[in-house]
Amino acid sequence: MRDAVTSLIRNYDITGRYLDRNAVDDLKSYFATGMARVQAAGVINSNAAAIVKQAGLRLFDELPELIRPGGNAYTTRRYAACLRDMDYYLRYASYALVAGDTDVLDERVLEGLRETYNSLGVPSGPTVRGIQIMKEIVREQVAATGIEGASFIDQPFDYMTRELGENDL
Ligand SMILES: CCC1=C(C)/C(=C/C2=NC(=C\c3[nH]c(/C=C4\NC(=O)[C@H](C)[C@H]4CC)c(C)c3CCC(=O)O)/C(CCC(=O)O)=C2C)NC1=O
Repeated sequence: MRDAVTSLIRNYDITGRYLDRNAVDDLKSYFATGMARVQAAGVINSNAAAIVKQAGLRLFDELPELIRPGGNAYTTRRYAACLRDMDYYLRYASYALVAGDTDVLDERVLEGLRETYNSLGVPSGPTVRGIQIMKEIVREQVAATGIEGASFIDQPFDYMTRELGENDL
């Protein structure tokens, strides 16, 4: 599992190079956002249950067919599994925010997910929507606490969205 620093060092070490100007700029911007990343993760941590709950309500409000007979989140068990998945996406997004790198998402979340979702008929479009709703809520909450320059928040959510979408689940 890599973070922004170990990823960068790995890339330079592969070709035996010293850190050049690009590397230094990347490192500077990572460290410059470091405190804000930690604070944003803190906002997520202390509101995680509410964020997942609210995102679930919005998702099922937008796409009520998911929780009707025949929908993939129909029945209490599958409804709970859906919210649990949302909780996974949120928790791993918070790790990726702190790491400044999406490697943890590849390794712990996205690996093998396509096969699982395929075999269970979990629809990718609504899953992607659920992740985007959580992104919107996190953005609102982080902005409300006055954390500056938190544009990095989108990154892990958009990455998971892109991977789920492109994989054509
Ligand atoms: C940490 C990494 C990780 C991920 C990501 C993960 C996902 C994951 N989601 C699953 C199921 C599921 N996932 C969903 C999710 C949804 N259905 C919908 O209609 C919505 C669009 C969506 C919620 C947003 C549902 C309903 C199931 C149960 C499907 C079934 O058993 O029929 C399963 C099958 C096993 C189980 O039910 O526990 C896995 C492995 N597990 C992991 O360990």
